[in-house]
Amino acid sequence: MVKSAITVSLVEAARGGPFVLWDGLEAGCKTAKELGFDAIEVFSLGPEQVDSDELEKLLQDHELSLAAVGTGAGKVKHGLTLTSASREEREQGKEFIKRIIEMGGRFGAGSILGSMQGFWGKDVPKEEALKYLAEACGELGEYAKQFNVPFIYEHLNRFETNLCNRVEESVALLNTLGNNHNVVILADLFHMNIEEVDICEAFRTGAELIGHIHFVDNNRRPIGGGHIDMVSVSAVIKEIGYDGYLSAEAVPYPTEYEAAKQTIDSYNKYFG
Ligand code: LER
Ligand code: MN
Repeated sequence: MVKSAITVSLVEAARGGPFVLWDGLEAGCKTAKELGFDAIEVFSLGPEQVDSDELEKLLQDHELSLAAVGTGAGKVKHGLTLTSASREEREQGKEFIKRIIEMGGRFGAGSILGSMQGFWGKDVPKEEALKYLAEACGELGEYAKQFNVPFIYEHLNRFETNLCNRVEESVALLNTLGNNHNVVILADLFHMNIEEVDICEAFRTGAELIGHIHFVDNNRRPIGGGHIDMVSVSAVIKEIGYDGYLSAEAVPYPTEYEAAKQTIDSYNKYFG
């Protein structure tokens, strides 16, 4: 069974970014519970910003799960990527992510690698960067096993990375890790709308590996606020037997509350 989730950002510096709720964990849990979401997805500056005991209580009190946690602050705040030319920075990047894996792991939530994957360029050629990326995913997937959570790799559109932009590229990357790697693919409908030839075919290509979905329209408004064909997309998500989260990573348009409400209404319409 699919489950619904909504993003809560604790990172002021990311204002304007595609996260729905911005008023802290308590207010985020309250809105999520009131609207009937199953879970929240948290974007934080790092483990030190989240009081895990407080989070546990909030999740319990509001009968919510933690769907996933983001790692993007490793780049936004510390300038770290897993494909840096500097070995030291790559190692620091992995250590930062391991602390986030521990934080989410306590709640059964996987950590998402998005912007910390970085870019290839003149200092690090494409082949080498992809090798660093695959090695890091393998190591972090292995690390996440102790918590029984996957490590979640999210390819992004061309303006945010030049490593993997499409599902088939992520599948190829993860296939280099053998078949016991504990890394899943995050399919974000916003990125897919930019990069895929056919979104439904991409879901079929990634059927075995897609473990998380960012549920958002083509323009990053909540589902229903753009032109993604959700009749077809919801049909293929069911066809491939996907049973993870559909997590709203959308801009708070026109307001946080209305974006959350529109998301859950769309979720119920297509998956209820
Ligand atoms: C960034 O565009 C994005 O989609 C995030 O989920 C990355 O972590
Ligand atoms: Mn995303």
